[in-house]
Amino acid sequence: MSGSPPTASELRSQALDALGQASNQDELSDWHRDVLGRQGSLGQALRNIGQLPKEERRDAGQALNQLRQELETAFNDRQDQVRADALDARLVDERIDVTLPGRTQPMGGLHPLTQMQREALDVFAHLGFQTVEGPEVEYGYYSFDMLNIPKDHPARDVWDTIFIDSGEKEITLRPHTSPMQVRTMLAQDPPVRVVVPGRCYRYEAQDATHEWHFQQIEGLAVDKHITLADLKGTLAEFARQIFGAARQVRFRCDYFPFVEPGVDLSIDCPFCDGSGCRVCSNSGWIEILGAGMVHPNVLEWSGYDPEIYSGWAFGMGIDRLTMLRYGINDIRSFYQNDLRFLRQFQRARI
Ligand code: FA5
Repeated sequence: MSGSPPTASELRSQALDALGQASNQDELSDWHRDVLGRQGSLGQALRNIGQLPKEERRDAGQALNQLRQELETAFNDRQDQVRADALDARLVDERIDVTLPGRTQPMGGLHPLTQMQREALDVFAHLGFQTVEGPEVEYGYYSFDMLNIPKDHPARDVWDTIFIDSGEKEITLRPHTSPMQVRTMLAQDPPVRVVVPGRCYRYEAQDATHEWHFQQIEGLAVDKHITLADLKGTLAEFARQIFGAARQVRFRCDYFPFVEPGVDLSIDCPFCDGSGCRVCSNSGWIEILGAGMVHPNVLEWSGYDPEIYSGWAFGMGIDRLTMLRYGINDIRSFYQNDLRFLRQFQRARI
């Protein structure tokens, strides 16, 4: 190697060679620093011009400045090229095959009790009933007292009630939806036609048709000249729409302190066609609701004049209704969250 500084053309070929080797952003930055930077080879060559004979300096300076411009341009081009190559490489790396079939997401569905509840409410909506809701944690005052069941009345035992230890005021997990009869009448003037869906709780032994929590729909119709015939007509029509004309419906006298007279409605057992089995306790019938004409005391305490207004109410078990509708022989299936059971009802989406 001679001791003389490199010429512009030597610098040029060295720099372009090195630039051609730079294949990523780091190497490009190094190249820029080593060639075009303050301490780089081009800067060094410019500083060396002073050592040349005077007459050569101008041409040498011009040549080096031209070279700087050429190298700047070459650098920018190379940088664009390196970026484009990197992008191409990423596109190959991260390629998505859009032709692959998608993965199906597991879809939830409505619980059979929710489906049944909505279907029942829909039937009542078409019969002119409005849906309202009430509290699940309810004062004993509405669960019992206002329903003509004073404290120490033996009928309270019928509703094996779960009480909340709350001090002065008696508070229950409502054992039925009937408190909403009173709340509705206190809140609005007649005429009234409402249905009230909701959960109920009882301290009760569980078996094929009894759960400690279950769902009811309360119905209430109050107006002038309402009779028991309207109640029978409404419930018979409801049963026809839900179960079809073939199922038998049976009304019997029953006792509830807040109605007079009281009835219950049963459907002939679909599991044994009325001949008697475990599900219907060998009676051939499954009771789905209690009902009756609203007791004059309840009307009066709720602010309605029993001399002018009359009405009826019913309380229907949605769990039992769903069992009958789909042929489910154990009420506990609804609350065990067994997906094999629940998936059978998955047709309805939320
Ligand atoms: C009542 O709860 C009254 N409030 C119904 C009523 C309303 C009568 C308005 C008159 C006027 P009962 O305890 O019979 O009555 O319950 C009504 C329905 O709820 C029953 O027919 C049954 O379908 C359902 N039911 C009651 N207890 C349970 C239980 N432990 N598990 C599942 N369903 C039940």
